[in-house]
Amino acid sequence: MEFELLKTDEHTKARAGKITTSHGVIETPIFMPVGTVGSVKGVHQRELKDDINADIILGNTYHLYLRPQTPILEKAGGLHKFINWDRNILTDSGGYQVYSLAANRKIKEEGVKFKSHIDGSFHFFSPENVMEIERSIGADIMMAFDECTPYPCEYGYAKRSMHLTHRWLDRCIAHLEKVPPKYGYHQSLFPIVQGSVYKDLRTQSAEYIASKNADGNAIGGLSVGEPVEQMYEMTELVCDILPKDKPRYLMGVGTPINILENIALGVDMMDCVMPTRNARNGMLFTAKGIINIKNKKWEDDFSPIDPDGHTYVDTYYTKAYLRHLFAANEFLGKQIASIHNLGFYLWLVREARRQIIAGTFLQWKTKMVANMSNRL
Ligand code: PRF
Repeated sequence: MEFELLKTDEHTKARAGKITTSHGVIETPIFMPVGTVGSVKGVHQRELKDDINADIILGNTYHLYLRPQTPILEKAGGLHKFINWDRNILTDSGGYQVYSLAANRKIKEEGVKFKSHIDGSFHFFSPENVMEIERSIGADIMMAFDECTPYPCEYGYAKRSMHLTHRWLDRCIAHLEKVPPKYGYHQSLFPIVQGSVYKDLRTQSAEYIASKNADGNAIGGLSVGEPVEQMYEMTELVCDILPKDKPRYLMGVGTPINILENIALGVDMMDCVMPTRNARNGMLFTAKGIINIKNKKWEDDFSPIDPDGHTYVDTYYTKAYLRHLFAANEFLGKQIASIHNLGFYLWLVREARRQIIAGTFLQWKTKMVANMSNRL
């Protein structure tokens, strides 16, 4: 993987860059749609590519390991082939899903024993077997196996957990040397900074992660319930320590405003279920603010869903029709809303990039942040 830093903003810490992998170019800052089980919920691969224009999507080791299971993915020739997606894929390691989804789990030095949320069967994740699973999935970017601490988290626990994450990282790195790629292309390992909301721990973790000289680095353990000001404070502190010549990935963030604020602090990559999950509940993000399409006020509004939108659904369908689809609980409503929201998120990061390169990012961001919190 190569990362080229094209421009650093003069008024904020925002960056415009370019990642090149075997599956193509990722222009940063980027938002990565979440495709947990090998499907971005409700959105065809063709729409993701031709309409939303996602350079990279996410898959989850936890889910894919439980279903369809690793041997099927290997037989298919990896996740790219299985789902017919020839652009980039990043896999999360399960270090978050095990804590948020598994029915019960027991964390030890060796790894985590957990109970499947699907059928209650017991499984074990260690840094070693997670690296093997991520090799079998064949993602371009593999996340290290970590522990994401909850919020609030007592200092002593956060410290012990951070050190465990660091030891697990070393085991991931050591084991990867023994397991070559399965499908003939390079896979990058991204280590993850933890440390909860404690500045000294975040500093220590960022320095440790930076010392590994990985292709890219991630920030975990944020957007787990802490006040946004605290998230921004941690992001800024960590970004100031992580190497400038490597991409920085903030995991699981966030609202459109969070996306712009974190870009301004030096983050290059983000992912979140919000655009698709909220779409399924009828929440549409636009440059002018948030629309709850289930609201009665849209009942006879025959204007386009989003006249300024960037996907075909935005001008093809009306608000009244989309509201009707939600009222009737039709699949199509959720699909249209998902395409709209992902299209908006991808437009937002592309426009941010354009503004960074033009030197007008701060002005533009200030205006966008003010507008996007409106309720339409
Ligand atoms: N670790 C991993 N995945 C994650 C997180 C983390 O801390 C987060 C935190 N917001 C989201 N996804 N492995």
